[in-house]
Amino acid sequence: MGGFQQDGPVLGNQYDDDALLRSCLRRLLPAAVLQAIEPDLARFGARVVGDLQAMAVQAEEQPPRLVQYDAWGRRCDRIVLAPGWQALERAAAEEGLVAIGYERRYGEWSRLYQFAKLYLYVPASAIHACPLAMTDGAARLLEVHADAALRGTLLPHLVTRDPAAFWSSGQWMTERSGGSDVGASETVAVRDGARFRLHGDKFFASAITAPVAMTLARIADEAGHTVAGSRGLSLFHVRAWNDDGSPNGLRINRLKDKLGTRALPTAEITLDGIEAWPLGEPGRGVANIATLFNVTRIYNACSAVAYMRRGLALAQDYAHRRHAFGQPLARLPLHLETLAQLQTEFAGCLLLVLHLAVLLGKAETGQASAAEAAVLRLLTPLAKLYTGKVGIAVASEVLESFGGAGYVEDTGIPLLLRQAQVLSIWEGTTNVLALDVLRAIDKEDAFAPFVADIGARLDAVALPALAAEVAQGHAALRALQAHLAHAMQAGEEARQAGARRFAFGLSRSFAAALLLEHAAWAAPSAEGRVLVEIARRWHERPLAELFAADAARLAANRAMALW
Ligand code: MFK
Repeated sequence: MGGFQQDGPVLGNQYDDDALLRSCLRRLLPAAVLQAIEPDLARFGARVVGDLQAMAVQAEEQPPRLVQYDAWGRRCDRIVLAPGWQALERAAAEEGLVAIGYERRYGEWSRLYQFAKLYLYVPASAIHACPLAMTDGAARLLEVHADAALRGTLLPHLVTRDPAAFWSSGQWMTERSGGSDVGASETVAVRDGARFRLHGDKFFASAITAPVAMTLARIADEAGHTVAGSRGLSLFHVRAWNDDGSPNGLRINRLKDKLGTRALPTAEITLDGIEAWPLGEPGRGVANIATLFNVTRIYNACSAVAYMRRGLALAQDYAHRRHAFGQPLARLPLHLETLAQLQTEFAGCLLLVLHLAVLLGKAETGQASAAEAAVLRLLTPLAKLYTGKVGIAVASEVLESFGGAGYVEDTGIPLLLRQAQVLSIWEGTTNVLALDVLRAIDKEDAFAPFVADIGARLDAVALPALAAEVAQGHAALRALQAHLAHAMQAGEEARQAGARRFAFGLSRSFAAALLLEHAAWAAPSAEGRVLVEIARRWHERPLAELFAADAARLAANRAMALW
């Protein structure tokens, strides 16, 4: 009689167990700051596998539900949220997950502290990190673009630690007519005294229960005419719900039935004269809301590495518990090789995200040089697009490392893949982000400082054991420079066709420099030996896989793509 019973994976403290995160924080943070924040991270590392995880599981088990009509046939558009989701909302405020970035108790290091904590939170959040991202983006938007009166009234609600006073903010950007192409939006704003009233439909309104939302609309003149294209769009903030819980000038048409992120209420809505207040200069809506989505894109990258780490932690624990062919998986050479490769992918991505958080913190506290500000602008879409793609691949490999069990829902493993899949779509697809990389290069002149930054990091790596990798990094930089120069000559269509590979090359090269820098710093220690090996493995694959972006390539694409 076979009575064998397999144990599932068990997670420990997610801060204590994360050797790479701890080692990065030791290098990046002043000792006094690390000493001050580490107890909070260590406490939180236990909480994310304790009560927060239980809240997330409950929220996933009970997805939000739209009640459109009450028992007497009246339209009510009420959204029923899981108790777990509501508990996460309260806990996120208490933990200061947005607040830390705005209290700025640790000056330029506040963002790094905040993103380290968010990174621990994401896998235990049932994607509640998405409303936090939009709230954080809205807070930054208010800091940069709002007048003092609005900043004074609204901002404190977004950045408070008091759950009773905390408001999350939505971001209603996408319409049926315009997803990536926001400039095709149709919503119209009609003046009504000091405020406006909005009429139109929004097609992906995530966190629809948020009290506030930032949105775009076209201001109509007295004759009802509007300006077409993205230059005709203005930014507004709205209050979506009345005090009695009824929608305030909008209808909820349905909640989306999504592949993942199912605990998050994402709605299709009709704006039916909702009151709206302008924010920033009229006609600058897209440029202004970019302040918001440049923050949410960093959350997206943070979420990608967070899911990678969670997947790895589960796979590592399971490798000790599961035996096959007479041994634990943790002794099977090919299994170890596979996990080592995942560690490599994860490490490069984590370093990108932590560096981004450092730059954001510097920029927001006036500590960033012009070159660092340019690198922040370019690294934001790069980290978002690169980690989004790697996150899906890592989640898929983690799932496979569990064999058939990884394909079965109640192990919780498939959820990692379903959640990861949104990260290459939400806040801009890979291609939209690759084109944003070109925009950053054109408009902010970000390429030269970016290349100089990588070059300087490579030059500072004095470890002979990494000399070949340093040389490889310099060669990749030359190839990327040559590619851009050639693509500029070849014309805009050709440059765009090559933008994705180019962006991947830039991302991989920047991550390579960060990995080498970190390995060289840690080299003498036992941890350093692992980091040197990780840096080397990163270089086993080409840093930049480029092709000649030219007219011949465009012609071949026309022949092949729709063949
Ligand atoms: C987590 C769970 C979620 C649940 C499921 C959700 C599934 C997905 C649902 C969604 O819909 S998520 C929302 C995704 N949408 C986006 O992220 C928008 C994607 N599209 C872009 O980002 C386009 O690039 C963009 C709309 C910005 C293109 O707009 P335009 O107007 O055609 O481009 P243009 O003219 O280059 O830019 C207008 C201005 O914005 C310019 O400034 P100026 O007027 O001063 O010249 C640009 O420089 C500025 N700008 C654009 N992108 C910027 C930026 N500025 C700073 N940073 C940026 N990234």
